[in-house]
Amino acid sequence: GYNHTNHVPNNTVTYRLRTYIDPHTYEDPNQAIHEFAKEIDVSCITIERVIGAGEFGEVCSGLLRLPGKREIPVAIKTLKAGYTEKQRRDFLGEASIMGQFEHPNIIHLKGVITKSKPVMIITEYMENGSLDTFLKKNDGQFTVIQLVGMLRGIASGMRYLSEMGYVHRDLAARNILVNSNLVCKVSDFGLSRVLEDDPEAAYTTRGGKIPIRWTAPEAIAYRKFTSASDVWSYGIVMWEVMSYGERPYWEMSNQDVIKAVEENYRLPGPMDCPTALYHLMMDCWQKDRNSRPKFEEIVSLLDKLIRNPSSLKGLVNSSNRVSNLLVEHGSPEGCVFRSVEEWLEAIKMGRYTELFMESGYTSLEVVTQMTLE
Ligand code: ACK
Repeated sequence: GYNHTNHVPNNTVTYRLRTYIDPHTYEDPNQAIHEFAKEIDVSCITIERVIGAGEFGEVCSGLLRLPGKREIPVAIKTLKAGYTEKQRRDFLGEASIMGQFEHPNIIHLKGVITKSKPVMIITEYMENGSLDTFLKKNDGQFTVIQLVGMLRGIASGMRYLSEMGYVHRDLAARNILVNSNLVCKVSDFGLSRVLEDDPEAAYTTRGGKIPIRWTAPEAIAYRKFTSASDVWSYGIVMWEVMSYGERPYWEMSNQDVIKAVEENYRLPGPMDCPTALYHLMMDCWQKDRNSRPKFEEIVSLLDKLIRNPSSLKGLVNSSNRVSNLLVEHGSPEGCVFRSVEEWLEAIKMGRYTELFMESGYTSLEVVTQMTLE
């Protein structure tokens, strides 16, 4: 249908989100900060304790009491004394970015303190800290649905950022924060700043500083950072979550990771990872960035899986391990073996006989069927 008054098809009116504005486009960075962040009076803040260290200074927990509002727990990032003008600009740059976002899966900026020293950035408090540490501390403690719920939240936050036209460039479990309800929120915003601070980021031969293990090949090779390269990183975050904070590519060197990915090797499915999730990660790691799913599609797929939990029943470590053996040793089809046990013995995998039986691979026909699939 058309709206005859102005000839705009009225069924195609969409509510476009305001797009993100790079604070560096402001000539005066102080103008940017006051456009996007509220100035908080220092008397509203009570600092409780130091919870970590950032590049610019300590990170503390504390309380914020705004006039006429109840007291809420907050995180307080401080800029330590003796900073340069550039450091102040980069420090507050993060607040200018964060202040433009409003989403349940993006860390929420309460405001900044710039009129007294030390300069501070006040955000919501996330009781469980960063996701990588949190998962390592709670190894094996969550249901698959809980893990998928965390991943759904991260994907939803990333969908919002991509709609806003913001490319994160450093999406990794260490840059996700978790609250007491297990809600995950994307944090660590900045431009060059974020990568300069990230201890995982390494200099490439072309001088860029990049967290290699999390970064899409085109971004490593020629700095093509897009929402599609964020999707690649999201796939790595999925792998980190499903393996409870394991280090991607373990102790391989950055150079070996780049080479392996270039040669089309990919991370194997984590232990007990639902096959549906492993397929999604593998999709995020397609060489052709246009073939990767969009965050929108990732959110819908995860929603579907959550609504239909039986779709998460097939696990990587039964089916995938068998298929790996088949790739390495060839299918037992038409061979001389009379049982799965005999075949496994012949390829020196006899110790897996019990596992095969438990997983339903009781006959050679069933194993052969695997190959066909
Ligand atoms: O893993 P963590 O406890 O979670 O250690 C780091 C540390 O500060 C340095 O970044 C923690 N942190 C950062 N922002 C917040 C926040 N908004 N709420 C709670 N902890 C935070 C982070």
